[in-house]
Amino acid sequence: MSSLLSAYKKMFLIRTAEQEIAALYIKNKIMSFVHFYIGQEAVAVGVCDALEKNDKVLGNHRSHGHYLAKGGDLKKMICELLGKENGSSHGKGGSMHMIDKSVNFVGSTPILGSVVPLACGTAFEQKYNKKHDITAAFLGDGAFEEGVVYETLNLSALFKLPLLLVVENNLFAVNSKIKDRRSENYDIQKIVTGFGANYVKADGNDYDDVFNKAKKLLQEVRAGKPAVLECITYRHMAHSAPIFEEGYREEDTPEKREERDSVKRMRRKLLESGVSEEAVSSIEEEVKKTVADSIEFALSSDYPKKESLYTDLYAS
Ligand SMILES: Cc1ncc(C[n+]2csc(CCOP(=O)(O)OP(=O)(O)O)c2C)c(N)n1
Repeated sequence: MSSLLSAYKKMFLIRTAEQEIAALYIKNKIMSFVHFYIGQEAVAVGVCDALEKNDKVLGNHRSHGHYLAKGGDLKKMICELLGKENGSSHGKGGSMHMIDKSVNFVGSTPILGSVVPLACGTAFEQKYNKKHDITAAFLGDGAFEEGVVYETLNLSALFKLPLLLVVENNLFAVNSKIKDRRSENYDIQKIVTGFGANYVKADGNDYDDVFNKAKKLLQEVRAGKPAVLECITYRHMAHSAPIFEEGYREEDTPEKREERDSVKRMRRKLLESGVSEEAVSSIEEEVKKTVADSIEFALSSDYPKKESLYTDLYAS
């Protein structure tokens, strides 16, 4: 399978899985808050495709896409959302606390910005032990305003840590717009480069742009120059509910989202590059079946037993 087709398959998997998760959410099957990633797929897949297998990834409250893009198991993820024993955190973490060391997904944490110093810690370990690996952490534009991010940028540049911060700028933090949160002089590029890290902006709705820029940036990250990759994108759904509410969004209209939709854009690109409609459709059918099977597996899985209530709470 070509690398573009394989990237499309991952993006389509994330999209389809989330659509089905939305349906489960409406049926009250989900045990935790869910923040939908629909619209942002090109960021997770573009960045994770540019990473090596041993590189580490950390995420935030909106991390289904990051986990799946890093090679996470869909069955384990859906079980986790349903609070089942077979979940990636044995059903005790839910959507916002996924962790899966088998694919170097170190974890996701919902306290805004908290993922950044944690990622700094894993990057420090990688450098200290002279590994060739790097750490990538995903955070939103709102989280980027937390003080700990600036402390971490300073420390990472000082210690020359292999750390990539991927800022997914979907224009909103819940329903608060960037222009209501930052002074007109706020300049993310100046801030990041002022600390001594690299900064690159990408079109977060375009897989190729994200992948190519991440790939290039990672060469320097691997050599010890931390970086921020800011990806401009849209989240299609409301902050944490499976609805497409529009009340507060002016610069991010349904028409714009539709026109710049990363998954549809990638599909068009594939067809233009000569891949047949049959080949694309057959991949889509395969993905839909995988998602349906995973949901069936999760629904029929057991909840954790009472005896395991106090296990997995502390590191052993
Ligand atoms: C320290 C902290 N403050 C507030 C919240 C509540 N909260 C959860 S998500 C969110 C908005 C996050 O916006 P952004 O970082 O841009 O990510 P997005 O949701 O847009 O992906 C807020 C305020 C939180 N989780 N942590």
